Amino acid sequence: MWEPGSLTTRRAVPRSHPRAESLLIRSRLVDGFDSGLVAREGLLAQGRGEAFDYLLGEKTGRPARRAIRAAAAALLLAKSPIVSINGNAAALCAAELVSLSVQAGAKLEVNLFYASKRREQAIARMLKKCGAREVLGINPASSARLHGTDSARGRVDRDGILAADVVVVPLEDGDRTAALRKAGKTVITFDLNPLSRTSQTAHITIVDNITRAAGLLAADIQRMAGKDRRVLRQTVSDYNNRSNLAESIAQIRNNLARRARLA
Ligand code: PTJ
Repeated sequence: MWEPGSLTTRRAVPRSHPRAESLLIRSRLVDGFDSGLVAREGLLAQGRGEAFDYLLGEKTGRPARRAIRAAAAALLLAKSPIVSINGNAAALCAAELVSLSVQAGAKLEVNLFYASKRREQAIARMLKKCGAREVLGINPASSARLHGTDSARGRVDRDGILAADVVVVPLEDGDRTAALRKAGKTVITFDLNPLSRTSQTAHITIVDNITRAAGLLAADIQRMAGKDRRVLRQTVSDYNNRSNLAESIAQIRNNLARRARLA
């Protein structure tokens, strides 16, 4: 379960504050930055996410629940699933992502946009502290190149992302999502912005705050683990990312329309 940030922040943000939850999530990122997990740009990315979360009503909506179910089915059907971890994901919900990897039988790989050896090591340590047995992406000897992306994200582990059939890429950039798709992989993402290139390019986009959705996905995997493979395949083929994203966009429009009427 998600824990609030530093002692200073906990003192500064009383539980009774109407925006306590959001402020405490923010403090997780700041703590993550102070402890060397998060890139400076990660703080800005969180700001953009917060704005979309606000517009979505700061709750897990119906389209997000549907995407989570489809993602759980895809992960249970996968032969070689993997969860890609960046600085923001590690700071916000390392424990939930480790638990998700255990439930799904998925590997974990550190993969950074603003790559640095120190941050890679700090993130790997954090994942291990949360119970991960193996963390890929930190051994230069097994490094390989994912074609189609020129950023540091293209440097992947040949036994991890390169060999995977289903890849979870939280808080991602569109370039690598497109490259992973091109390489024949099923791409699942968490992204609060339903308009982003990543959201529009992935096979399954969970439009929700990763602090809420990562635990829900781990729970769905556990709940659906005993289901027949035909049922799982049906769940995946019934899912339509385009219409699901359209529903998230409509959710924002409806929230705004309601507020505009009340203004
Ligand atoms: O740790 P690194 O070096 O790999 O860098 C990670 C960041 C996040 C800085 C990097 O990937 C980046 O710049 O990402 P973008 O392009 O800003 O995209 C991040 C997306 O995640 C945006 O669409 C945000 O709306 C979304 N987002 C931000 N916070 C959350 C989120 N989605 C879900 N939950 C959040 N808490």
